[in-house]
Amino acid sequence: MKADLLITNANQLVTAVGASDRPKIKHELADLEVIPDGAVAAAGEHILWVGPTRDLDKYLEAGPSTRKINARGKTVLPGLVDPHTHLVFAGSREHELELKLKGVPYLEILAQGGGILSTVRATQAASQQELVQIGVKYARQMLAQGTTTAEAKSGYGLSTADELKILAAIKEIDAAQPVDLVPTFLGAHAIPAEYKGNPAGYVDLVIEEMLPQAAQLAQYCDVFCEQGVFSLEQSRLILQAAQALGMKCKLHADEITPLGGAELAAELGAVSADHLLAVSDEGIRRMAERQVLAVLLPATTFYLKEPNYAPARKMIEAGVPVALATDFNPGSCPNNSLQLVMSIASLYLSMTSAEVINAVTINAAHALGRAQEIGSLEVGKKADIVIFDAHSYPYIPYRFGSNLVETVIKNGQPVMGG
Ligand code: IZC
Ligand code: ZN
Repeated sequence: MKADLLITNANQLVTAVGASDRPKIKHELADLEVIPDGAVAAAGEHILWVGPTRDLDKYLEAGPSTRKINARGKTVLPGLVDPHTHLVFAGSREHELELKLKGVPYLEILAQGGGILSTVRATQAASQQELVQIGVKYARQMLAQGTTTAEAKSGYGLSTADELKILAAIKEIDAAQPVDLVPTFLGAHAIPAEYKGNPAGYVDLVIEEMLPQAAQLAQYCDVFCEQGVFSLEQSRLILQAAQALGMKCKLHADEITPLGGAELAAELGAVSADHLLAVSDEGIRRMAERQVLAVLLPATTFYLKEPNYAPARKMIEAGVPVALATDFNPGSCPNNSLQLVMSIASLYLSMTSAEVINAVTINAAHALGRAQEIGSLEVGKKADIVIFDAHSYPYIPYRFGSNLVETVIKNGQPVMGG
């Protein structure tokens, strides 16, 4: 076998291999395959071989054109997968940081026409080309921090034309830089100003006008199910309409107010329910029963200064598959580093380093329906590989706030460092 790319001598090569047809649950989440003095080889876009460096010569040939990277003293991981981001928006909301310090709650800022709605005004005013430029910048920041695949939600358009503009921008951003983007339609992110007092009218617009067109561009449909935003019943109507169009579902569920979002996600067979700070015991039980992934976003909890994090340990023990994501957005989480999320998850969700790594690789790939192609270092999967300046994998969450990424390989090509 002839390799185009060889990474050798990694102090720890973490494969994150699990079952390919389902996410890791319970004790499996703490199982992390680590190959000491490991090597990985790629041919074209795919992984050709994974194993101990000493076995390399038995199986592989290196030609004059083979690119070789020595990872001595380093830790090699699958490219990180970020399954919940609001990547495409214009403007920023640093003024809300001051409001937060004065004690104004996140949902109160939104109710006063700020928050999401202020980003909606900026995003509506931006052209598709401007959104592409901004989105490419953020995607490259994510790449530099080890993310090779990310979800990207619409949701700052809130009119048919603006939502479609954002979904078209996501497609262009995907093509313009190395991070693979998985598009999600989140037209039901807030009630736009012109529908204030008539939320049912906006739900109709989402279902009748936006969804049929968004279904051509987005793989998932999501709803911000929250007090004062979309009710449980409205969320159900929208997601059922999306399913009828062949879309898969996600849900912003039980973040601030316990509305029963987890139960709804289970009822609909959603791929994931995200946030879950206020999830009920019954919600946990039903998510485990239907194997709905919990996508936890602890950097948001941290930034909102919410006192209670999602009950990750309880969910893991109950058999709910758990993944982690950044929730990158201009309001409740202006951070796009999964490395920081790993540290916060370890400290405040009490997840071990092994659990955290599975949650940002193989389980995150499941949360995007991509676990056949990405999320672990396995023969035949995409050669999406990150080399960290870390002698062991627990060193990564330990060095919170630091970017330890040295080299990023995307589809077999070094795209950062190397
Ligand atoms: O812009 O505040 N939670 N949506 C739901 C957000 C946060 C994004 C924002
Ligand atoms: Zn979100």
